[in-house]
Amino acid sequence: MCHTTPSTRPLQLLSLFLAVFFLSSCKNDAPKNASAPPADIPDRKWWKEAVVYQIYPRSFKDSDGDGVGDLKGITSKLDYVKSLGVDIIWLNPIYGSPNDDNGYDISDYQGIMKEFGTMDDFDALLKGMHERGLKVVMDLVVNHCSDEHEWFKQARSSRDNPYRDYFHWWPAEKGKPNPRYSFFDVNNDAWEYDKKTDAYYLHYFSDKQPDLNWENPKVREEIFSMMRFWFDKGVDGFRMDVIPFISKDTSYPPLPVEYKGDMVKYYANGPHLHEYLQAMNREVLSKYDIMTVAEGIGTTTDDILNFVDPDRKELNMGYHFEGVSYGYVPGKFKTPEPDGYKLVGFKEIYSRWDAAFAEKGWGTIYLGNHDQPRMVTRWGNDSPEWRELSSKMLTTFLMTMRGTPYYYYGDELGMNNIKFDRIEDYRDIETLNIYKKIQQEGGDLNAFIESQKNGGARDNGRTPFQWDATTNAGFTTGTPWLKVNPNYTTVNAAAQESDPNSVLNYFRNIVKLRKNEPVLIYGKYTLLDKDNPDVYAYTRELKGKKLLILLNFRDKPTTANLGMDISKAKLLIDNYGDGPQNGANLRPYEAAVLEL
Ligand code: ISL
Repeated sequence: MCHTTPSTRPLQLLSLFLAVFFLSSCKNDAPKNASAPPADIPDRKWWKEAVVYQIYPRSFKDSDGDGVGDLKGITSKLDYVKSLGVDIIWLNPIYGSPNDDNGYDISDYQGIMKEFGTMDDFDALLKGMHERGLKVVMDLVVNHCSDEHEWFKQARSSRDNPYRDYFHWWPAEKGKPNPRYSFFDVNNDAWEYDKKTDAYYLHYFSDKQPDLNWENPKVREEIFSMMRFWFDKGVDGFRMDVIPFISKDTSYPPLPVEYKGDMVKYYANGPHLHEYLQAMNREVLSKYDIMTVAEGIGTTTDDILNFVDPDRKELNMGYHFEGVSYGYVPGKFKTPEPDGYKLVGFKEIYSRWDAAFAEKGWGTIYLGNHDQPRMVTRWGNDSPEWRELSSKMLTTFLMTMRGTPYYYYGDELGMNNIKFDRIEDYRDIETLNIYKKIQQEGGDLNAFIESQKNGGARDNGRTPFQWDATTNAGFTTGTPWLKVNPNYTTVNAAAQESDPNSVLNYFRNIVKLRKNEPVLIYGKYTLLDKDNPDVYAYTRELKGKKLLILLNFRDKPTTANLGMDISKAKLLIDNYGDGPQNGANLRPYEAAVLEL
């Protein structure tokens, strides 16, 4: 095997030159200045070639000592973000909100949450990003708003208020409406009785998140105009929260007999969904050089192209839930299988999703976000022995698959689940409600707390960013809104900055590799050694260039059965530093990218 390191790689300058040429020749599909992409790679787009970095603003950096991250905090760290080599920042909601669900309950779509700062702070942040060549994608939360939004205050004030039809109501004289499921209601009841007008309103999430009535054209126009407001300011795209839920059968028929509580399957993709998305595209999205990504709750490989087939003119990308929902104990809230997940099934999911976009459309790839546990805890191994190697291995997976990678803040340090022992430490409405429900039903509360240590309690992924070894990891001078993971004294950005072998610097190197190698972006994906229970191996191929990716998902040595000789392959990057020894024999959590 021919080993090269990033600093001595002989072809580095050439590939850098090619990459600059490649990137500068890449044009987007903006209506203005549009030009045909180079003939040899069809349908190139900037958002396909980008790496997205997700910032949870509440937990990134606090500038004023109130314990809550804010916009000025993010602005102060833009050089760090830029140094990662990423292109796009996705910000979780920063709009006016009473924070029942950390900003996913919006009371002012064109204002900024007080704890996060002001519109001037936002403008400065946007300027700072654009000056550095970073784009910003905002969260668009329009299935529901806050019950403290003026629209809802008006709507609930009387049955004949002009805003009444902005929401879904069921008059009590018609009896109780047919059941609908709510994620964040202790009894999972999506109908809340409102005394003043003697009617029920619908909320798929908490009772402080009433669902907006998209069937009302005025609602659609309000939302489209709000989107124009942000695009005119210069934002570069939207991540669309639970967008498959926006259209509903407003007759609210009984659920079919086959319904077994699988709410997402029955509630997503309502009757007018695609009509609304096409209108949104026609009236707003197509007028700007921006990107869109659906939070594709309920989407499958059979219907995802309905959202992202460019010919349909709806959205650009979607992210699916099959991957992150895999390997949980059925019926137990986000509790990982005791023996761990099966890699063969994991590979099948990601391979099937890759195939969904083989002809058209474009996918995404992610292993963590603000609704998920930390990537290394869930998919790798967060014990001190393996945390770094398995973090790097998972990062290698994310950066070598086809589809735009969405990388979650802190994963570049190998941050892991905080594993709270007490319910009092949790802040998330979801966990607190599930706990209450188990309590009401006389269930086993300790078992629940235990299950969430390695499991999916969302606060595991929301703890403050670990900047350095000073108090509160340098996140705040005050009391953090959510506890900082105590391992910050060793796991932090400052400590990793100067270590060439750190998880952080590995991330930077592999981002560089992805951006220098068009094959990692556009190349055909082929799964190898499909039934190997320990190794994920695949090739990426583009115009005569072929890369091999080898990932050992286990804490023991193992071998990939590739059916090919890789002794002459050139090592591009690996997490041990010296590449696989003796062919395809891999050390624990070894990850390598080789050129064949
Ligand atoms: O987080 C979940 C399970 O633990 C998901 O079911 C989540 O509710 C679903 O993915 C929708 O998520 C989005 O909308 C929610 C918000 O709480 C999430 O943070 C957001 O990503 C309601 O707006």
